[in-house]
Amino acid sequence: MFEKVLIANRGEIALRLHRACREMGIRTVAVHSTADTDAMHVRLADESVCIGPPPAMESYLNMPSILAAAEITGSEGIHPGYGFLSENADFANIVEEHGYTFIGPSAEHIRTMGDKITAKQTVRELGIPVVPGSDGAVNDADEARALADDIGYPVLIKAASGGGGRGMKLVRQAAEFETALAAAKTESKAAFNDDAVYIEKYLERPRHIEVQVIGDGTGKVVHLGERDCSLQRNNQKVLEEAPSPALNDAARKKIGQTVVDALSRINYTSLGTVEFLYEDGEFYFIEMNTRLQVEHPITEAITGIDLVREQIRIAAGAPLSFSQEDIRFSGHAIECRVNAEHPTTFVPSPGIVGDFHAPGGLGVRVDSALYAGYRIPPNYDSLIAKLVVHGSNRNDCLMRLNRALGEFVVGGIEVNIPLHEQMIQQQDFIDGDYHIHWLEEFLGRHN
Ligand code: MV4
Repeated sequence: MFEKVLIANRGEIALRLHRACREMGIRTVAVHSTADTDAMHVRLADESVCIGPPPAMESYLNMPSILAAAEITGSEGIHPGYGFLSENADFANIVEEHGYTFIGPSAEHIRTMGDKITAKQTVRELGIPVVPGSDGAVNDADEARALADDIGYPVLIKAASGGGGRGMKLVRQAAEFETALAAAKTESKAAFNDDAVYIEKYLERPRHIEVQVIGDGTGKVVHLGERDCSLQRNNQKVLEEAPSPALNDAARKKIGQTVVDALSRINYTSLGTVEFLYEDGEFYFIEMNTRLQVEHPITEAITGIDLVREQIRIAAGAPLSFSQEDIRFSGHAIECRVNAEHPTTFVPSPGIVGDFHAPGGLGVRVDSALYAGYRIPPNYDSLIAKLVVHGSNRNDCLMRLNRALGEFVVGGIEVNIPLHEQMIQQQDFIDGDYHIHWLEEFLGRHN
């Protein structure tokens, strides 16, 4: 096992990683920008190294600084968390070339899944269902148009280097196709220095359901069920739940087994999430995330498995400590992302935190790096806390969530807790009857 791990991240996830290390007897090294000198992740770690000025480009994304921090502290493993360098294949490569262990998937798997066209072709060949569309990149405009006619409108043009909703163009009718294709290519070239685009049938009102997997590098891959992440705004998830209200045990087992069979054939190692759109009872692959995800705690809640501990064990060369038959799904869990932003305008609200009181009690977990008097810097993501509530069933979970949101106090700044309180009282939400556009439509009706 590692004696010392460098945590190449900040905020709540840096704490989450530190806690897993501490429980495993691993010493931790925090890295931080000059904006984060007083941050909780720096205070808790065994050692810390300043890696640069506030802009992430010069600190949390600065590979030479992070490698230097690993060298001077004698770290053995580097955990990237989520965001920042977590899905940078070059970083994973460089870390390994310098003799450290990258706590995550192989650089090759990160690279494969980072290119959305290669990812789709790869998983399709492995038997995972994909959205109907072009077989790879489209080049010739006439060919592409004939294909779009074939698929049937509306179609979506997506950038190979996009992902997470960046670089997409919706085309509702044939007359708009050629202009949209040219624009998509130009914009993709400008944004990603890559003009490769592909075409898909546009699904109107799907859910976003993702399957959590973990592999140990011996070809053994296990799935840990799904999360429903349909409630989002501007491609930012707001509330996630596990299991999905839309799936029954048979559907869960079937998609889980399909994903496990596919990823075991490529010997997928570490944590991964396979994202699907789900409409009319069918799954359609869209992307694979090769990292620990923000919403991993809801999977931990319903499985009882510490995903970060398992990820670290696997990176250190240990086999998975459980098999598929050992996984028992228990109850229901919901995560609310608490952001430092105005609840109706969504304008970011960094600043000094006044009172801070996190809810507690049975089935309530709060992952946050906040404390009273802390100054939230304006340079980073607005996520300041994750409220994760577990109940014996969905109704129990909803009652507990309502109670926990009512206890949560964050003074001095604007937070989106009122939005969560309002959202979970809507009948559609109570019924589990929502899709990826539900929240934006709801906000349109209520503002
Ligand atoms: C789609 C789609 C409808 N049809 N693909 C947006 C983010 C990127 N990961 C894929 N996205 C979508 N792909 C087809 N063929 C609708 C979306 C989409 C979306 C997907 C998941 C979660 C939120 C979303 C919000 C808007 C659009």
